[in-house]
Amino acid sequence: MSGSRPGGMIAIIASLVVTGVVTFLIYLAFAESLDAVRQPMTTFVPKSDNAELVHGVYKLIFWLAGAVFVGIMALTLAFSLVYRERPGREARQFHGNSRLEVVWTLIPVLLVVAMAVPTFSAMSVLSKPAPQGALQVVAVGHQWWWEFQYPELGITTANELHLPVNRPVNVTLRSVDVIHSFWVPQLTGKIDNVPGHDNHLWFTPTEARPEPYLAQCAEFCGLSHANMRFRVFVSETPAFETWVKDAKTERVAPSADLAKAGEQQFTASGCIACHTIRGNPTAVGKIGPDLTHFASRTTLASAMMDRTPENVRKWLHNPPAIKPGSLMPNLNLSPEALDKLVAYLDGLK
Ligand code: HEC
Ligand SMILES: [Cu+2]
Repeated sequence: MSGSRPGGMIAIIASLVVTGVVTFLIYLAFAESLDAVRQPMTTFVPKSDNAELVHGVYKLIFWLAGAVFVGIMALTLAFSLVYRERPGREARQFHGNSRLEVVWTLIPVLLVVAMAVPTFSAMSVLSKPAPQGALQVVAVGHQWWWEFQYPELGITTANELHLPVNRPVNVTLRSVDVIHSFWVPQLTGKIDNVPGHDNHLWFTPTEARPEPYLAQCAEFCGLSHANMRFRVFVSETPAFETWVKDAKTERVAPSADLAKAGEQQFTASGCIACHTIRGNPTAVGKIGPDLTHFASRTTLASAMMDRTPENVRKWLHNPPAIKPGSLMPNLNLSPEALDKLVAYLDGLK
């Protein structure tokens, strides 16, 4: 007895310390995820009605699973202490107790029901059509960037989706090549963009803020899948309407000489074959992003870089060097051609 007791105590203390350290680490991981500014891809801080709904189901399952875990660990510890073998007493075992077996069958059944009911009810809300009056958006996946169309407004843009706060948005998901997946962690769960088949999702953003909601393609789609990011800007209705007004306007012919030369270069270098600039009758290409209001975007190449003149230049110099596999080829542009094109693109407000 004298030999086994201190060893047992040490084992108990050691397991308590390990449990404490693990709990603390889990807490740290959560605290980090809850910081939506430093962890902008968190799902723990939902900012839309439907993301909140999904998060509610998640929380319920988390706490139920947590209770099961803690309960079972506590019982295991208690039983191994109370019924352990001691000098002069054998470890106690027993077999066959119908009442006990019914209880430990019923408890999991109840737990599964408690999780299934809210899960199916949330799923039925998510699969309903979007509410009347929802803003219509078509999100088209391309290798490796996003096209966003607002069919009712006649707007097409790329990689930056603008939405008004507190108005449902109905997103039609399409793809022109392979399967992609639309995922904005704080606003909506993932749904695939499948070629030849329209999918839908809807949500109502509930918080306007200056920082964008960061988003990412969530289905492996080839070489630059990891570089297929996008941003969602949620603003108050008047600010959104101002954006719509600007986005609907056609290109204004450049006035500065360098930018004018850039517009000619844009045609001469064949950019017009792949890019649309509304109001420039020759630029009607559909392979790459619509550049009509390129200079009002904050990033380029699906949020790989900030849209600064230096970065635009780097991009035009050799796109596949920046984005592996990029379908915009290296056009071997001269430094002078780059100067002109950068000046032109910078004026596409
Ligand atoms: C063969 C088609 C093709 C040609 C020609 C082409 N591009 Fe592109 N361009 C693309 C594609 C595709 C993308 C999207 C790349 C990505 O993000 O993966 C793109 C992206 C861009 C972007 C970034 C847009 C954004 O919002 O992220 C700019 C700017 C651009 N192209 C300018 C040009 C200019 C200027 C020329 C002519 C010198 C040109 N492109 C020629 C296909 C083309
Ligand atoms: Cu992808």
